[in-house]
Parts: sequence; structure tokens; C-alpha cells
Amino acid sequence: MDNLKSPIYVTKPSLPELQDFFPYLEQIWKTKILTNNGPFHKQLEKELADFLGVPYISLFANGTLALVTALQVFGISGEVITTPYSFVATSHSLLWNNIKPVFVDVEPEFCNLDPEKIEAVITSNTTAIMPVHVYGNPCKVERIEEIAKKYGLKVIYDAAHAFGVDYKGKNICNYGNISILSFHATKVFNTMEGGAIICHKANTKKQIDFLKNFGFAGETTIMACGINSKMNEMQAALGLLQLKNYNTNNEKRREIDHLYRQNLKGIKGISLLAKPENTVSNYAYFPIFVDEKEYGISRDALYEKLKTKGIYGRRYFYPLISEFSMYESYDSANPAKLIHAKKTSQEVICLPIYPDLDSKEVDYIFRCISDFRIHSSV
Ligand code: T4K
Repeated sequence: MDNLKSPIYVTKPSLPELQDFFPYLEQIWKTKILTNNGPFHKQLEKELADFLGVPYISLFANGTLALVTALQVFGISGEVITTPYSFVATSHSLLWNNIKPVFVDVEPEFCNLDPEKIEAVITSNTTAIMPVHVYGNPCKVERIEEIAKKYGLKVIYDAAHAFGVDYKGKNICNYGNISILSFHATKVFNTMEGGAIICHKANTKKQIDFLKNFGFAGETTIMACGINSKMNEMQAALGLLQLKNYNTNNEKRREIDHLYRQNLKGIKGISLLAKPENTVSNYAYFPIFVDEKEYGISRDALYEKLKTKGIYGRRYFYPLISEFSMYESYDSANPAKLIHAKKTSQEVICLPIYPDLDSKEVDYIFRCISDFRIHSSV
């Protein structure tokens, strides 16, 4: 490995100073309140709602369980239109609810569900649309809302990548009927594991809170077959500290995004996503797309070569969800109908981006990508 002390992974979780966490732990040890809507949990729900500018937030043990519950609270069933270009948790949440995923292609600009392809697959069994704000870039929310209204469908946004993203002056989670966030270690705001549902009405939050606590609606009443997906007090306490550092970390990510854009734009065969308009970004991911003909070697060859230099990008999202064996037999998994998703999935590498990544490391990554192009056969 040239010039590198340790490998560079796609991300490195941010953590607060350890000594700042001790007082929170002391309080947990003193009060013995470990979980079940404790004081840190309540405080984090309030602080996050204020920070993000959203009406109601319910914390979860992780984003996947938040997705599963978001579908349950609206009684979604039958078929749900979704994207194959996502992490598999998106579609798994449908299967966990006995719902059939119907895959629709993505638009090439931001790799999000293409609204113009939705109407063609709506049937009498369709109850909802589940788009994903991939890499934190907003979906075409206005068009999706228009279609949903026309057909009486719910819109459940998988906003796992979109913590802190604003679109047209408001938090992206204010769009649609409900949104979920992930606070996994690899996300821009992490509670080690964690997640949340954002909704618009007090009564919806109440139902969600029942569902994440086995369905208990009081000591002796069960309202539905809920699950245990509560966030515990250690996670919530960590979240309170992480929130204080979010803006500083976001600024560091913005600088890295800027550096990458400046450096990489001149490399033939490497393309980047545009900066989304009317958006306050969270710079969660930095995807590049490799055109084999122009760049000279394939995406996979570049991915492997980068590893030999200690750079561990990730092919988010390859393979497509629709290509996993448990999904490939669905009609909508037909690759002929998922042209853009397939192409994107074959060309993408997400480069490392995290607050501690310094400009020398960014430069090193850029030089490697540039050198591999020069030494290619074209
Ligand atoms: N919807 C969408 C659109 C999602 O992307 C996700 C999750 C979900 C829903 C579900 O949310 P959660 O239930 O996870 O809250 C990761 C994450 O596990 C997953 O949360 C995430 N999306 C997905 C896109 O990526 P892997 O398998 O790539 O992660 P892993 O463990 O290989 O980590 C990547 C790199 O990060 C490592 O090479 C090193 C670094 N790392 C990772 C962890 C976990 C650390 O330095 N420390 C760590 O603790 O899936």
C-alpha cells in the first residue's frame, strides 16, 4: 500500500468524545432506566423533531424495523411499487408484511424511482409506493404525490440515507405519508444501530409507539401484532451527543464532496451525480460511475485495483434487489424493464466519505483513480 498507514473504508463512523458519554452512562446506571421510553429516549425524540423540523418522530432499534412498522401502521397490503436500486432492507420490509414488491426502473439523473414508470404498473392490488431517496438525493416528490393522489395510494419514503436533507425549504421527511430514517453506524447520524419513523399526526405516532412495543395500548390491551423494536437508553443518549456534532461533521463532508468534484470531473470515463437543486444535502455518499469504454477498465476492475491500494469503496447498489435469487422470479424483476437501474448498478462505486477523511487521503484516492485510467489499455 503506497503512502497509507491504514486502509480507507467507505465510511468511518463519527463518535463523540468518550468522556462526554460518561455522564449519560452514570445517569443510566443510577436510575436503572435502560429502555421503554426512558428520559433520554423522550429527549432525543423532542430534540430530533426540533432539529429536523418534522412534526412527530418515533425512535426505533434500527431502520429496517422502522420500515416494517411504517407499512403496518397504514395497513398496507397487496402490492407496493418500489425501486430495485436500494439496500435489500427496502424490499425485505415488504416481504415481512406479506406484500408483493413491484419493481420499477430508476431515473438516470439521481438513481431514484422514476415516477413516469409508476402508472403503468398500478393494479387493483396496489396500495402504496415506497420510493428511496438514494444517497440522500430527493426523489421527484411532487410528481410522486400527484400520482399517489390520483390513485389513492399511500407514499412511504425510505429516507434511510436522507438524515438532515432539506428540499425546497423543508425537511425531506415532511413529504409523503410517512418516512423512515436509519441511524446505523454507517450513516451520517448514528446511534450505533437505530432508526426512526417520521409522521404527520399525533394519532399515527401513538399507533407506531404501540406497534414498536408488542402492540401494547395500555397495560392490558393489545391493538395489533406489534413487535419489539424500541431504541434503548444508551442509543438515545449517544444520539443526543451525536446531534451536537452533526453540523460540524456535515461541513467536513461538504468539503470532501467539493474536493472530489473538483478533482474527478476531468477524468474521462468517470461521471458523477449532479448536485440536486433546491436541496440542503447531507453528503452521505459519493458515488462515481465508470464507463468501461471511456475509462479503459471495468467498474469491477477499478474496484479491485483500488482495494490493492487500500481503498475500500462499495458497490452500493450491486446487485440490484431484483437480482437476488429470492426476488428474481417476480415479473417486475425482468431486467429488460429495469434498464437504468441495471446500468447504474454495473457502473457504480461509492468512494469513501466521512468527516475524518483528510484532503491528503482524498487526493490519494483521486490520484489512484486517475492513474488507473492512464495505465489502462485505451
Ligand atoms: N433502507 C436503505 C435504503 C438502507 O440503505 C438501509 C441500510 C436500510 C433501509 C436499513 O437500515 P438499518 O436497518 O441498517 O438501520 C451497510 C449497513 O449495514 C446498512 O445499514 C446500510 N443501509 C447499507 C447501505 O450499508 P454494509 O454491509 O455495506 O456495511 P459494512 O458493515 O460492510 O460497513 C461498511 C464499512 O463501514 C466497513 O467496511 C467499515 C465501516 N464500518 C462499518 C461498521 C458497521 C465501521 O468502521 N464501523 C462499523 O461499526 O451495509
